[in-house]
Amino acid sequence: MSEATLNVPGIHCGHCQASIEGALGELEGVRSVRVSVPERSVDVDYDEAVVAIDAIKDTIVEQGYDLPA
Ligand SMILES: [Cu+2]
Repeated sequence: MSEATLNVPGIHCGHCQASIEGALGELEGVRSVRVSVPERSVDVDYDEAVVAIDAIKDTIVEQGYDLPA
C-alpha cells in the first residue's frame, strides 16, 4: 500500500470534492480517497501493484483540474 497527498489548487467547493472522490473511487487499486476543500489537497491510499500514481494524477486531470509540476 502507498499513500500520496496531491495538491490540487483548483479545488474550491463540495462539487470538486465529489467529482474527484467519485472518479478516483472508481479506479481499480484505489483504497480510499479524502479530498480537503480548505487545503485543496487529495489524500489517496492505493495499491501501487495495481494502479500507478500517474494514473491517479491523470484521473484528476480528466476531471478538469491542473496539477502543479
Ligand atoms: Cu468546486
